[in-house]
Amino acid sequence: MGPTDGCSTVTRVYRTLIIGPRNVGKTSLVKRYLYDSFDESYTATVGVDMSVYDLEFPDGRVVVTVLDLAGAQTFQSLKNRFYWDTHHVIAVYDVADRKTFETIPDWYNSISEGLCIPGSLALSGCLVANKIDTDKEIEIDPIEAQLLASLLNWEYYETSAKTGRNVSELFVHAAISCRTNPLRQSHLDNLQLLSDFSP
Ligand SMILES: Nc1nc2c(ncn2[C@@H]2O[C@H](COP(=O)(O)OP(=O)(O)O)[C@@H](O)[C@H]2O)c(=O)[nH]1
Ligand SMILES: [Mg+2]
Repeated sequence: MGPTDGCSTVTRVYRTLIIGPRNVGKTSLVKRYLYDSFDESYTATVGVDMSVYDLEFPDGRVVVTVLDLAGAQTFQSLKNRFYWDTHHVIAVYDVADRKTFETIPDWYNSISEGLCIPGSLALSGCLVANKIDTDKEIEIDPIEAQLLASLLNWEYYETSAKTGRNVSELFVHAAISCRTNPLRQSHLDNLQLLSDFSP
């Protein structure tokens, strides 16, 4: 198979982080997307959970590794090791729990620092209002959430891991964002610069 025969021969590998406090539905969103299943009971993720999915695009296959960093702050040092080489971030909060929404800027700052993003580039990501199916009172106005998303230059999604609403859209968007992420390009440019200067 040659590059001109119309078959996809390129595989690119990217990394997406799914972040947010515990109990907002991070693990459930990944499970819904990968296995189309949902579990009402709560099992806290310990440490880091890794999952992989892939999508075919006309010019090649994209493999996305999703790292679910447990919400607990106690794993901060572990998390910093995983921030490196991230192409996209999925930041999740629970629509019926305002405290979870208020943690998002801290997550954003901690990841931006961990990634050492050059000033001119933004962290690619999306803000996810999960549990949109809830029968509890919704504590965050979508307009407020959209405002935060637009300040970060992120997409905003309202999802339900329980019903599946917008879950595929979210993960397909993550794969597309990874492919077009300028950070990836800047890493590649830096590697090229290094190899240009090596003997
Ligand atoms: N109603 C509802 N419950 C959800 C949804 N997503 C997750 N949950 C529940 O919320 C709890 C925490 O989910 P989990 O995915 O483990 O959260 P994580 O700690 O962020 O990974 C579990 O009891 C899930 O069943 C959702 O979209 N709707
Ligand atoms: Mg979890």
